Amino acid sequence: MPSSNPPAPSSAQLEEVKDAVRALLHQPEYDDGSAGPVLVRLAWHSAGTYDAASKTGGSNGAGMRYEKEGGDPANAGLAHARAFLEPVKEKFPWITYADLWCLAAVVAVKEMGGPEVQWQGGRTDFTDDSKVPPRGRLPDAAQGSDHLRHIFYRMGFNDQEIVALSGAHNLGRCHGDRSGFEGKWVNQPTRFSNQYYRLLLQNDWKKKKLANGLEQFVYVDEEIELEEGEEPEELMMLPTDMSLLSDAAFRPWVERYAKDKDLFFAHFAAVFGKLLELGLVRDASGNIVNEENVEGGYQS
Ligand code: CCH
Repeated sequence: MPSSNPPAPSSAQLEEVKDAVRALLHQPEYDDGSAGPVLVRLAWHSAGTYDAASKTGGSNGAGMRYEKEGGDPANAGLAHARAFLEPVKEKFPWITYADLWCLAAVVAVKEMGGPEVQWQGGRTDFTDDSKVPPRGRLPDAAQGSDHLRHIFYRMGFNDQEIVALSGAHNLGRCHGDRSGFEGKWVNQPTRFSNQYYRLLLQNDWKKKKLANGLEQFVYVDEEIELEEGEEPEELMMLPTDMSLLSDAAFRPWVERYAKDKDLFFAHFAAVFGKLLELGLVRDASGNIVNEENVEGGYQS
């Protein structure tokens, strides 16, 4: 290990960072009142560039700080997530951005009622953009199940893991000015649950063409009690979400997760933890040992 690597933080130091993240989740002026969903997306997009064949990409490096990755249209809107975390980085400069982005998502999932995801630190931040992965590695929501397999098999995931990861769409919403899609998947988008799978199966989703030419699927919940003058709110699914229903290997997992919240929570915790570790090679004591895309780790 190069001697310039920092010592591993104590668990008390990590707890302080987690408390600081918890304290910023409540954002009454932002979206549905929580920074949680966009923080989960930040961690996912930081890790979801991993390519198992070349061992490049992944959550190490925090490449989104550079235009090459941060300016990728697939990452539109994630500057909000990075800005939410900036005061935490300023207060605890010893934590790397790469660790902070992943840890914040783990804290957010838990605080929104989701499972405890295993997290280990030691990621480093790139000091220039030379190891930042090329654009085009994240999924395109306008496509179908072949595309999902192409993207997620590249990272080393299987069909069950693809369906479990997709359950993160219980959280948050699509923004017309970010992805071009519009709306939320579930009624309570700041509460982690298996509602996404239940809605996928239960509802009669209708294709809707947006003014920008993109197609998504929508449903209006007639059962919801509305205040006077309130418009019923549409729920939405992306074409990739719908492909989980039409694909013979994906669908049984949608059905199982719709019925069994505990199973979904256990599988989501495992697969989200795996996502955040992609590309990191650790020794027996958990220190990150060098790989092509990893510059170091903690002192051993
Ligand atoms: Fe996702 N996601 N996601 N997603 N996503 C979007 C928003 C969120 C796809 C497309 C989109 C995962 C997988 C996929 C979240 C977590 C995960 C949006 C709207 C699109 C489009 C962005 C916007 O407009 O702001 C596609 C395609 C896939 C393919 O599988 C996975 C995996 C995860 C995490 C495990 C979260 C959370 C959001 C909400 C973000 C927010 O700002 O509210």
